[in-house]
Amino acid sequence: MAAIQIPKRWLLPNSQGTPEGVFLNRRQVLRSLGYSSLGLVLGANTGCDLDLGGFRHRRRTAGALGRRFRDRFPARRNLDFGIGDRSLTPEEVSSSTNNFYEFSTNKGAVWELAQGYPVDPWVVEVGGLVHQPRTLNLEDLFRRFPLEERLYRFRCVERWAMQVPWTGFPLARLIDELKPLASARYVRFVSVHDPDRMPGQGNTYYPWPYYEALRLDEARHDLAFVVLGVYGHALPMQHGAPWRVICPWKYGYKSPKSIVRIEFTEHQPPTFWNDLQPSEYGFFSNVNPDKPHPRWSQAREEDIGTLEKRPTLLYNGYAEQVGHLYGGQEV
Ligand SMILES: Nc1nc2c(c(=O)[nH]1)N[C@H]1C(S)=C(S)[C@@H](COP(=O)(O)O)O[C@H]1N2
Ligand SMILES: [Mo]
Repeated sequence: MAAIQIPKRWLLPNSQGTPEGVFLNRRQVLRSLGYSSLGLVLGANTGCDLDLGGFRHRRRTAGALGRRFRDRFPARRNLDFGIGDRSLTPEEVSSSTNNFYEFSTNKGAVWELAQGYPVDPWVVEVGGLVHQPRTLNLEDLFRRFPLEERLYRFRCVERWAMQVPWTGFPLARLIDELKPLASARYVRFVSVHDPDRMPGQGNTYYPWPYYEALRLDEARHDLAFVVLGVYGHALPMQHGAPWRVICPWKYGYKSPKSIVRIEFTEHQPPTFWNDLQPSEYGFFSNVNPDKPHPRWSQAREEDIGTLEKRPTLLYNGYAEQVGHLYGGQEV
């Protein structure tokens, strides 16, 4: 049934800019090609892909760990976490629209470049202000804690949004297990550094490896989630296999992928996007419709599945749960 397949990567130039720069450039390119400005992501990445039920889809969504840990999926859905009246984003959309600059700044190109990336074995170093520095392996991550599925809203600072079923366990569980010292006030995550296999890391404009951090009370909040899977199976590489963190009330860049180091610190650690553009990306980066990005409004967002445009929600709709963390400040 494949009729016309536009080679997606040819539509869009790689950009050296910020993620937002890419978003806006793509919009302009697509517009000039006759796409609606709303169709930017979907039109570029899935609208032309007519083999959704077939081989290409299975290859794109397969867990990066192969058959290992397949007994851990699917996990039971925790119904305390819902997405209101929004619809779940189709997997063919979220699995083909990714920000993972280690592979490419082109959202539609990431999944294919990430195919076959080796994630087994995987070692996570734990250090800084902990009782005992140690390492974690895949068994520790996949077998130590009960897994559950949660539907979360997700909002990128570039204004696109989605709703996805993540599988994992609360980050608080992992933090408790690692026993940070009483003096620890922040937790820092470092993503994998592998320029030989990650073409995007050849771009030395960026301070690789990717690094992010949360204040410890944020990280211990029940919504902060260690993610091992999506749509009922282990993570495909483009979503940050073998594990990542998801912090759904913050802009997407606060949810680091493919983590190899966890560190507890007393002082606020530097973060990747804040180091690159401090005037545009704060440390907290909570979703806030009333706080415009210096280059655009954040009042509205676009759903990459339905292409609906709608108002942005304070804390991405999680204000009741997380508002108290900030006491009306720091948003
Ligand atoms: N290591 C790493 N983590 C990352 C990124 C990245 O480029 N590298 N991009 C971030 C951004 S900007 C977003 S919006 C989300 C995208 O997650 P997804 O591709 O799984 O939807 O991952 C975040 N985590
Ligand atoms: Mo993002």
